[in-house]
Amino acid sequence: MVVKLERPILVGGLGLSFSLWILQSWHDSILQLGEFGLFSSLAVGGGLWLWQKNRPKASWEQVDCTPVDRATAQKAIAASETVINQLAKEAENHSSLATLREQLAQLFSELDRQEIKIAVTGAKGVGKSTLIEVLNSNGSPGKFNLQETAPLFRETTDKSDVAVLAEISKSDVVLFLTNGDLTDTEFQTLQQLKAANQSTILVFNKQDQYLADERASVLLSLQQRMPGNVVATAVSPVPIKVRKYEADGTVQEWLEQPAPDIAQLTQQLSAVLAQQGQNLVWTTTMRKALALKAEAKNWLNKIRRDRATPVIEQYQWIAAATAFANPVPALDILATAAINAQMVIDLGNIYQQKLSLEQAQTVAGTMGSLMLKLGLVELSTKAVGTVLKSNAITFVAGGLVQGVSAAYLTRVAGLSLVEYFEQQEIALDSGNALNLDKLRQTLQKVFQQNQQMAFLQGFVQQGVKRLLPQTQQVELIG
Ligand SMILES: Nc1nc2c(ncn2[C@@H]2O[C@H](COP(=O)(O)OP(=O)(O)OP(=O)(O)O)[C@@H](O)[C@H]2O)c(=O)[nH]1
Ligand SMILES: [Mg+2]
Repeated sequence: MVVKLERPILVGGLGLSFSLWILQSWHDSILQLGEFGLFSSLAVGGGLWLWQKNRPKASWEQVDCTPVDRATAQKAIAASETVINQLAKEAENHSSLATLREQLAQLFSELDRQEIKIAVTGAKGVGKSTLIEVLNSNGSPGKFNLQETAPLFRETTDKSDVAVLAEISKSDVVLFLTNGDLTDTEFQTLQQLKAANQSTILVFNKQDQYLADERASVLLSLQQRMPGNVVATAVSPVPIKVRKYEADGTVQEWLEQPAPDIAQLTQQLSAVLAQQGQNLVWTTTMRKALALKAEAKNWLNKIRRDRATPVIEQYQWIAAATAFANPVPALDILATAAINAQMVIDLGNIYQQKLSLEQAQTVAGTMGSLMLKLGLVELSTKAVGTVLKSNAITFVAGGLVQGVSAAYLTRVAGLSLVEYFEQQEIALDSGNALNLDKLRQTLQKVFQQNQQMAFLQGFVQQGVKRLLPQTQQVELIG
């Protein structure tokens, strides 16, 4: 690929002397900051990243999972098929294709699955196994299959909660067991299930261990967390002592095993199955289709990133050489010339986003002014200057800061574009309008990811290696 540079890339701005001055006063704190890097302190100083995280407090507004119809599930399957086909197009012999296609075929038959899959989960020893035993021997209300998961919330176990949740996501209904009021982690897990649109019944088991008023207050608390979806059970109540006074005055005592109390559970379960049975299966199918699509997309993005990386590197060093040769310290020119439009086109091609030169120029210009507005140009120049200095380069050649900064900014721009493109839907209609908000967020994120001192040190060394003749590098590399 021949790379034609339309315009020189100009970086500079505050100038070396200012960078050096700032370095003096910050030197100590930089040493302490270590991995957090210079940028964080600069950013905080400038108040840049001090946005408020205004997270709404957790609450269950709506507990029932939204029912999914057959058509919606089919659409999700088709979407995953599109991504798999695209993967096949871009990497004919990809090792994952066979299993992806196999899973896809299974999804089609999954739509007509008759047996409802129920996952029984909860912390260690809450009564999962016993509940399954009792339900199975009780004559089941419908055709279903009960599956116990590994216990949740254990630090030392061969199966992580994430793995258990992944397994649960393949079931249609979840029975979530607890023996009392919910812990924070239990509540969080319930919310995750809700977010995954999983139909869940909260089962308050071992209620026989409570006195009547205690039991009522636990139940009330649980119902507030999950209105309409809580049942109380005692699948294996402790034996109770029975005393009998005989006519002759003697007293007989023995232990009696009360029958399991699962009436509320079977009632709720049959109601759920009767009302939503097939919808539950379609919902599960959709969940699986989305997971399959994500897996295929992941592979696709990996392949594309492997292709994009050398492209970014190529433009990065072109930018470095250009800025090194023409060190114009003008921040305002950067707004229009920071990012090479041809790089935008090349990266767009890899991600199937066809862009005209004009569009690419707009994207490049937009990104340039975003980087300027976010203060990234200033921060980069300062940081590169600092790293150069802390590597004890006594002679900093003119244009070196500009050259390395230009390379660094090009890299951040390229990686941001890649990440932005990765998030785009794989659809038939490419050439989506640029989502500026998203692009801005991505830029900030990628910039922060690449601001670690360790990374910068390595990057600056690479840049110096490329820009300076051997003799001047002795001190830096040595
Ligand atoms: N009092 C009382 N004890 C119960 C009840 N349900 C289960 N248990 C007891 O709790 C203990 C654990 O029961 P399991 O069914 O093995 O619990 P589990 O959740 O499968 O346990 P793990 O698989 O080890 O996580 C056993 O001793 C049960 O007899 C109940 O309703 N009331
Ligand atoms: Mg068990």
